[in-house]
Amino acid sequence: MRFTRLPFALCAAGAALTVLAVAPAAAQTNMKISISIAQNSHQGVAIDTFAREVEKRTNGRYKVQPFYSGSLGAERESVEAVQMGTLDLTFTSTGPVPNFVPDVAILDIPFLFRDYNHARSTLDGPIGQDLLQKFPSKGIVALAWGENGFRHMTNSKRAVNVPDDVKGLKMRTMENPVHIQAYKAFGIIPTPMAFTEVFTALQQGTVDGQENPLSVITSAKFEQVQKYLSLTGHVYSPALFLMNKAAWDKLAPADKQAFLDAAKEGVKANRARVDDDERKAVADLRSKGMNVVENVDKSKFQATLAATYVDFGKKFGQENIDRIKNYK
Ligand code: EAX
Repeated sequence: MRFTRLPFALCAAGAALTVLAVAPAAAQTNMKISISIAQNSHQGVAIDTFAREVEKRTNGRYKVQPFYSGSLGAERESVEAVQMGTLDLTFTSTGPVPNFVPDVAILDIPFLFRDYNHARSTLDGPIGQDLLQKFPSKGIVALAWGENGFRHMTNSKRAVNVPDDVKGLKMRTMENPVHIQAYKAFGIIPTPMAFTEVFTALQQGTVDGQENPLSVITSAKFEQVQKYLSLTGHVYSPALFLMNKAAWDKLAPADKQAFLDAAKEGVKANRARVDDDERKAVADLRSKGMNVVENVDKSKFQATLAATYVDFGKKFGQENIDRIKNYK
């Protein structure tokens, strides 16, 4: 309250006037946004930028408070909370999202995207934008595609060059049905769990390994609990800005645009940080003692998926998969 700063007598005398003078500044609406990983990360810059841009673009009428490291829940819980409206917004990998919006599972197929340009242009183009339209009927509005990154395997047992090397390794996976099915074909024993439990599971040896983008491996300091990293790049991991639909529906049209533009700025910062991490991470992880296999023969991992791909072709429609693969 601005007038509490005034001397009491003046305040009492001029209360009506003061209130009138302050009144035009409309009430502020506070919202929360969460990520499951640390603030110092490609996802931290995404939500920090988004929060700053929302406030700026709505002249402070909307204030978004960022929460990090799964303090409001890991990814599956956060998406659930956004759907129910107990959380306004979250920035999440697509890991748990097919459990809520099954259509997006197609993006989690291993070796679907050739490189970052292919993934980004597909998500920003008609294919990605059509998929965003699948969310509102589930009570969620997807503001924009962001990025988690190409996933690579780490473990505490041995250097991984070929699929034979991962046979029998117990590896934490995301709670993602497409990943779990495919990784079984690689030969690993998939152990789905929330990200917030992964560091401890690796430390205690509950699992031998995990797979994540370099941006996550470095920000989570997995080099402290994993000896071996192989740049398998076996799957691209998209991310999303998600918002509760009822909260979205309450926004005036201009504010909706402000939120969408803020999300776009968040994605820009997010992708720029991924690019930066990709340039630096391998040298950084090596200097901290990790053994890194850079030249993995990806075609050998892909070959283990022959039967799985036939199944995915039936499930998602081969023409839909090919449309993504061939997108330029
Ligand atoms: O979104 O669960 C995961 O492995 C995710 O990649 C991570 O939490 C960042």
